[in-house]
Amino acid sequence: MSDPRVSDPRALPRPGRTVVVGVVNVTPDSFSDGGRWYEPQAAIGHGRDLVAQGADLIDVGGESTRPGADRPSQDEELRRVLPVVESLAPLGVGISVDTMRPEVARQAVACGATLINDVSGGMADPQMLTTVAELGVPYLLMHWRGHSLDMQSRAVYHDVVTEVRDELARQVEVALAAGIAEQRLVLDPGLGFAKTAEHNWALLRRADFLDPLGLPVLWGVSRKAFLGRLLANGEQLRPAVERDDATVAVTTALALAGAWGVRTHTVRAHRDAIAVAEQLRHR
Ligand code: PMM
Repeated sequence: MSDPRVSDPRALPRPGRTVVVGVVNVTPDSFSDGGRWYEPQAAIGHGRDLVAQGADLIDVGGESTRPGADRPSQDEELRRVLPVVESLAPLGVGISVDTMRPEVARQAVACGATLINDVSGGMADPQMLTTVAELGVPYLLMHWRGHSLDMQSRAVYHDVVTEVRDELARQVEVALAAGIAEQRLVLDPGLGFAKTAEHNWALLRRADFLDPLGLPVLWGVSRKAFLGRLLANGEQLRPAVERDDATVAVTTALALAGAWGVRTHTVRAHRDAIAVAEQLRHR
């Protein structure tokens, strides 16, 4: 299969297996790796390392979305994100920017970003969807019910699978009406965003639940608290950086279920797991 990035750097990667999106958090306070890649040079070096490990896309974020997090100003977010995007863009992989702000999206695309990852699915700022439509880049639309400060109070569902699917379907309609092309949309169930551990597991047990919407699906499982709880030692959650093996186990299951992509903090082990899953799926 020819690599679509060669002909159109802004096309969604379709390598014929589950895509691996490597995370570079340029934040002082992300739950998973808070502060480790906060300095631009550290973030750029880490991004290069993830590319060398086989990442299909690098997701650069300047705002922590951990439960209870405060938002940085727009200027601060731009200061964190733009130099990293600019340095990583020439490496030949797509660069996604994890932002809820249309101005950050606009400037990041001008610096070489090829995809916008909006954890609010266009709900945090109504200008985001029209901005992305204008920019003509792919858009990762995540299920979201509110900002991190109080999102866990919104983790109330009768049937999480049906409600997440219906809420995403509605937001897809809004995105299409704003002018985003259907072939540029990717969906994300938003594990941990206004969801308890039980909600996350219920969604993962039905990994094909978004198939009726007919769009590619990416899952952000990596190092999340529900894995820390699963692997807890008594009351003590397993620390975030010690949740990678469990994350790989979930990636294997998602690749077997045909997920379009996974968003992860480590790359190589996920590429290996996906290679195994492909053999099991197709041979
Ligand atoms: N999770 C986080 C941040 N951004 N984006 C998408 N599309 N999906 C996610 O699940 C997601 C995200 C939180 O994790 P991090 O702070 O470790 O990056």
